[in-house]
Amino acid sequence: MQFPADRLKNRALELGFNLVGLTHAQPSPQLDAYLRWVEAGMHGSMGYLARPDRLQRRENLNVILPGVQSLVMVGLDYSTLPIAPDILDDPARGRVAAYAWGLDYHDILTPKLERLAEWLRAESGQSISHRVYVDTGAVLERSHAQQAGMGFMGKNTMLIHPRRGSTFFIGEIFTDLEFDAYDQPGRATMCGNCTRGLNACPTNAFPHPHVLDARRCISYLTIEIPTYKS
Ligand code: B12
Repeated sequence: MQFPADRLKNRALELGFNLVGLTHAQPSPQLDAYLRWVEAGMHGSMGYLARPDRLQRRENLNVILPGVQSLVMVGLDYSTLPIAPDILDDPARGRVAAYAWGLDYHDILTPKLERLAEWLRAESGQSISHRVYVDTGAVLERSHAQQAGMGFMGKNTMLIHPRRGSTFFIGEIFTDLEFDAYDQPGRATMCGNCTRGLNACPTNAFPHPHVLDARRCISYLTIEIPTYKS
């Protein structure tokens, strides 16, 4: 049975997701770029990104879910109101990245995705297999979301939706269910000659467009380095 893609998408929007796309369960076409990045050591101390058993999962999605046919990719917005200049310029205040202003996004997206998967199981009338991931899986989420038509790859490595921008989280359902329609991939990139996303980085963390050296990234330095965690 091929499940109607439109019905799935309507349900995802009802559950509060802002973006939803469907793609065939195939390895990322950018896997080579990922392997080069790890080879160059740009993952720093995030050893889980280089584990051979985890690389195998990125290369063959069947290792994650045997018989997987489809990836249901979703996006949830986290855009915030602009901060007034007097607050931004106040030297007595620190800055917290917009993605961390609200509740932990893993706790928001994961149950919503499980609800969507349960709904799919009930509506399809089949004993489908599925796995839900938000961030923590060995899954190249931005690339699969781009394949599912949710945006293009920015030079700053963010997945950017042409109208909504990049401030959305990504999550996905791996399933052995097939759908009656899949999305066309987004354009690989739409940055053209623009380098604003690169120039804005205060620590020069982009050695090349589309490549972030995590070891220079403020996000990495504040959340991933153990000495900062104590
Ligand atoms: C490790 C990680 C980090 C690391 C490293 C980030 C990085 N750029 O690699 C650190 C801690 C620095 C980090 C920071 C942030 N992260 Co993070 N992170 C991840 C994680 C777990 C893995 C990313 C990964 O595999 N990186 C390796 C690189 C090589 O892969 P990539 O980023 O997908 O890059 C692709 C492109 O560069 C492309 N590419 C390479 N060359 C070329 C050339 C061309 C021409 C083109 C078109 C493409 C292209 O191929 C790569 C492989 O797909 C994902 C979740 C997941 N499971 O995917 C979240 C994730 C990417 N992070 C996310 C977020 C929100 C952030 C932050 C904004 C949080 C913040 N502090 O504000 C910052 C953004 C920094 C940035 N510019 O990336 C979101 C991104 C959502 C989106 N719309 O893109 C994700 C998807 C989590 C989620 N589920 O929502 N993150």
